[in-house]
Parts: sequence; C-alpha cells; structure tokens
Amino acid sequence: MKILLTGAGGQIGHDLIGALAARGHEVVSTDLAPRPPSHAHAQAGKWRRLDVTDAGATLAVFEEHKPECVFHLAAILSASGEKNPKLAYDVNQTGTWNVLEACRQTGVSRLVFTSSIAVFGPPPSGPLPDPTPDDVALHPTTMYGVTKVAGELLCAYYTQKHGVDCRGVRFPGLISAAMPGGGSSDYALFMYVDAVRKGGYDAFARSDTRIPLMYMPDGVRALLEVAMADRAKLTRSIYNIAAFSPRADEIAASVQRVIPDAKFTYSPDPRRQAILDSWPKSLDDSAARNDWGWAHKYDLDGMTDDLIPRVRRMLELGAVLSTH
Ligand code: AKB
Repeated sequence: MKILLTGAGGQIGHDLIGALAARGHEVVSTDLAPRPPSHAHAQAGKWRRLDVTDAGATLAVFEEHKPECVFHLAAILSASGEKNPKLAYDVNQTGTWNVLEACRQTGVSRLVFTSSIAVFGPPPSGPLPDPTPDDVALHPTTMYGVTKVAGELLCAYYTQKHGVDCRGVRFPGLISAAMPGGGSSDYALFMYVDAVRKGGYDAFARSDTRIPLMYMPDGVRALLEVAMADRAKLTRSIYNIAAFSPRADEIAASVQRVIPDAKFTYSPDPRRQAILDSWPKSLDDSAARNDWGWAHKYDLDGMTDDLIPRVRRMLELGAVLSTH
C-alpha cells in the first residue's frame, strides 16, 4: 500500500517509517524539516519537505504521490504549544483541516489520526474517573489538547460526510530512544537518558506524578493495527489505548533495577506539572481491546530492560538531547 506520513521527522515517525517499510509498504515521509540524521536507519522511501499549514503545498504533495493511506503525525505537543499557542493552533488545527481536505480532494481512502491523553482535563464536576473511559466530557487545558479534540471531531465529520475513513488512537505519553518534541510527558524518557549519561536526573515532575505511558514499539503496533482494522468492527473513530501508569518514583525504581546507583530528585516545574495533573491517571481502553484486539506487550520493567541499551546506543551515536 502507498502510505504518506506527515510530521515524519518526529518521535513516532522515527519508528513508524521502518515498521511500514518492513511490512512492504511504499512510504512517502513528509515533514517541515529535512530527514533528520537520527532517521538514517530508516532511509526507506521518499522524503518530502511539507508545511501542513500551507493548504496549497499539502494538496500538491497529495496530488503528486496519490497515497492510499495517510498517517497524520504532524503536531506541536503540549509544553511547546503552551509556549506558542498560535503555532500549535496553526499546525494542529489548520494543518489537520488541510490534510483532511487534501484527503477528500485526492480520494485518499484512509486517514490515521494521532490523538492524545491531552484531550482530557478535569471536568467542573470533579476529578476525571480513574481509569478514564473513552466517552467523558472533554475539558482539555492546553492548546494541544483543544486542537486534538477538534481533530477527533473533524475525523468523525469527514468519515460521515465525505467518506474519508478516519480512525486513530489517543496516545499515552510515548517513550523511545528518540528525541521527543516538547511534551509534558518527556520527564519519563529523561529519567532514562540522564540516568545513563549523568547517573541521575532532576525531574520536572513530582515523584507522585502518575499518567498513562507506553513504549514506542507498542505505540507503533497500535497505529498499524488500527490502520488495518476492519471498518465493520470499529464502533468509534478514535480509541483510548493503554499500557502502564507508573508514578515517577516507580519509574525511578525500575531504572535503578538496571542502574543501581542512579539518583533521582524532583523539582516540579509548575507549568508542566499543572498539565500533567490535568491528565488521566490511567485509561480504560476496553473498546480498543474488544473492537480490534488491542493488547500492549511491554510493562514498565519490560520497557526499562529494552530501552536502556537503546538509550546507551543513541548517546554513543552522539545524540544531542536537552532534558530540561
Ligand atoms: C505530550 O506530553 O504533550 C505528549 C502527549 C502525552 O500527547 N507526549
């Protein structure tokens, strides 16, 4: 199948490109940036510069490549989006509109949308239920979350009105040995990175911070599975998916199983802590499990054992990673 990715230069694209190529798909990767050196292993397919906020350029790339399926990954994440809400609106909201319109106008039959736990926020009536189901009132506190809610609704609209089959998942904080891009959940990966390179990490989150997290191989598999799921079995367009929900100090303990001398301290950054506190502590993903057989493979310690050697390799290859 011919598949086009937007935002391919980000953390998800880093792993998804290779997974798609390994399954024999023809991949066209697009991003505002040139192919990052960290994607060198994923030379598979073409790379095209694309700014999704430019409707004409988006349509032209779709007309040139005529993809059958699109994975729409381009987004400004929660922490970066609060620093520049206008940019988050333009990329996440206008960009999603432009991508959906390009799908409609060029006859793309399937769009996979990447939503997030950032669609949730504390309702006025009290805290979010724990675990949080798919269907609760959505009260996001960030521009990223606001635009993801709108994106989810646009996906349902384009499915109903225009026959573009849109489906997708609400991702937990994703962790992998690749550069994350301005998320509030990044403290979790930074605990691994700084434990390896500095012997410890001063986290920007409290020790009792608990949000849903997922290891990237499970995240990539979820995208592939929801993309290929039989439409007749889908009872909704966007699904909660879950893996594990550790406290920050439980992540620390998991890292210390492998690096016993690693030291962790906690200096919460009020801005990012408030975002983390507004998100669910855990997710109810029973609809994804029932409809398309979603099941995570990695728990926290399974991720730790696989991730630490990969982080070591990433650092040996000279990755420059700011963990602030
Ligand atoms: C973020 O922290 O903004 C993202 C997310 C949870 O969607 N990683």
